[in-house]
Amino acid sequence: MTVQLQKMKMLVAGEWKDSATGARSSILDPSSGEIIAEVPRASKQDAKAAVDAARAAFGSPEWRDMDSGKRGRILTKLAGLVRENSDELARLETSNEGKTLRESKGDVAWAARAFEYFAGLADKIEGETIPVPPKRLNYTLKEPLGVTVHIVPWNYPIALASRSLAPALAAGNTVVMKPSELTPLTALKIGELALKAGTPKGVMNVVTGSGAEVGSALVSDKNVDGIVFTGSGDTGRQVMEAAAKNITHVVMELGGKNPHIVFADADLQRAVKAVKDGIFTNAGQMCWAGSRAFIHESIYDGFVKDLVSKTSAMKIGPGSEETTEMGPLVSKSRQETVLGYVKDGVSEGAKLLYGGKRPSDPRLDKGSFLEPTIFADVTGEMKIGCDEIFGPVLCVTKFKNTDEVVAMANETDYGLYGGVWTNNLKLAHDVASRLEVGGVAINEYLVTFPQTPFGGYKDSGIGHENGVRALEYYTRTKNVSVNLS
Ligand code: TXE
Repeated sequence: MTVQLQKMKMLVAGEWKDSATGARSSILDPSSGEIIAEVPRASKQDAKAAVDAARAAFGSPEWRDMDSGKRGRILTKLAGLVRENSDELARLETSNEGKTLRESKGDVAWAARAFEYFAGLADKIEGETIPVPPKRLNYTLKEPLGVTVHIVPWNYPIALASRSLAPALAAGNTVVMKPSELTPLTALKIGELALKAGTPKGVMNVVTGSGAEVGSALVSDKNVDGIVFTGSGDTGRQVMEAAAKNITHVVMELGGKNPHIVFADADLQRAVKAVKDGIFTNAGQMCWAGSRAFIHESIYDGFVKDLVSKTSAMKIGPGSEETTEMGPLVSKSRQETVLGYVKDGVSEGAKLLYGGKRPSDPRLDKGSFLEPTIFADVTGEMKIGCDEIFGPVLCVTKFKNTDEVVAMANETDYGLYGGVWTNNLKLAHDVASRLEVGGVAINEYLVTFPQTPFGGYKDSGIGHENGVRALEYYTRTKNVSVNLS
C-alpha cells in the first residue's frame, strides 16, 4: 500500500498545532518498517494547553448551554462522517497498526456505530424525582464530569478511542485524547471529523506524544475530572496513583488472559475456527484474545490436529493485501517481546505445536511479522500460561470435567472475557456464571456491541465501557432538595 508521507499537526483549542518545542515523531508502517507520517511530539506544556482548552470550552455557553438534542445531532453527524471516510480511515489504520484491511473496516464501522449509539442517548440522560417527607420536592440532576482525558492504546486505535469519546461527548464533557505514540493517525482524523461535525473549538482536543511525558502530564493535571485508560496493568497502576492525588474518576481496561473453553458436545467446526480467530485476529494483540484454549479430553486430539492444520494454512502478510489473514505485530519491539515468550514456553516445558518464529518469506523481513504459534501442555504456573503475551500465541490445555476447567480458567489475576462452546444450555449458563470475568461469549467468540457493557473483573480493570450504563462514568449526580412549605 502506498500511503504518502503525511506531516500532521495536533488539535488543541480548535486549531491545528505543532508541539511547543517543535519536536516531531516518525510514525511507521509495521509491515515494512517505512516511515508513513510525522506527528508533533507534544510536551508537558502542550498537555496543559489541551486541558486548559478543554476546561475553557466546558465553561463556554456555546457548549454548556447547548441543547442535549443538538449534541446528539453533532454525534450523529460525526458517525456519518466516519462512515463517509471509512475507506481512508481503514487504510490509515492498517498502514499504521498492521491489521488486515478487513479488520480495519470492521473497526471503523464499529466506531461509527458507537458515535451513533451514544448520539441517541444524549437527550436521555435523566435524573429522577425522589419521594421524601411532605412539602418538599427532591430531585437529581445528571451533570457532565467536566474535562475527560482519554488515553488510548495502539491495538484498536479508532475503536477504543470512539468507545469512550462517544459517551463522554454525549454527556456534555469536553475531551483531551492522547492516542498511542505508535498509532496516532486515525485519532487525528477523528479530531478533524469532530470539528467538521460541529463540535465547538476546544471540545475535542487530540495531543500526540509519549505516555511518559504527555500521558503522565494529562493524568496528573488537577483540571482533569475524569480519566479513561486502556493499556497495561503497570501503566494503569501509575495512572491510578496520579488520579488518586487529585481524586479524579477513573475507568480502566487493562487486558486479559482469557479462557476459551470447548466442551465435547460443541459444534466443533465452528469452535475450531473461533479458537483460531479468537487468538490470531489482530495478530493476537487484543485484550480479549482467547489466549488460553481448554479442550475436553475426549475431543482433544482431533480438535488440536484440525486447529494446527487450519493455523498452518493462514496467509501472513501486509494487512493491505486482500488475501492476508494475519498482519504484523505493531512494532519490532513487540515482536522481540513475543519471541521472548516463545523461548520461555519452550524452556518451561510447554510443547510447541506450530510456529514460534519469524516467517521465512524474505518479503516480510522488514516488517514485524511472526508466525501464528500454538503451545500445548501449558500450565498456569508457566510464564506463558499466566502473562498476557499480547501476540499470536495460543496456549492449549486438556481438561477432564467442568469443575476442573472452571478452576483452571479462573487461575489468573486477569478477569476480562471468556468463551464457552457447548450445546448444553444448562452447562453453558452454569459455566458463564462461574467464570470470574466481565464478559462471556457462548458459541461465538470476539463479539461486542456499543450497546453491551465491556469491562474487566480482578486485575483487568475498573468500570465498564459501552452500553447505557457507561454514561454513569461520564456524569455526576447532584441532589436538589426544595422546601415547599
Ligand atoms: O502499554 P501502555 P504498552 C498490554 C499488553 C501489552 C502491554 C504493554 O499486555 O503487551 O500492555 O503495551 C500510554 N501515563 N496492553 O507498553 O504503556 C501510552 O502512551 C499515562 C493491553 O503499549 O499501557 C499509550 O497511549 N499514559 C491493552 C497507553 O498508555 C501512559 C492495550 C498504553 O500504553 C503512561 C495495550 C503514563 N505514565 C497494551 N505510560 C488492552 N487493555 O487492550 C504510557 N501511557
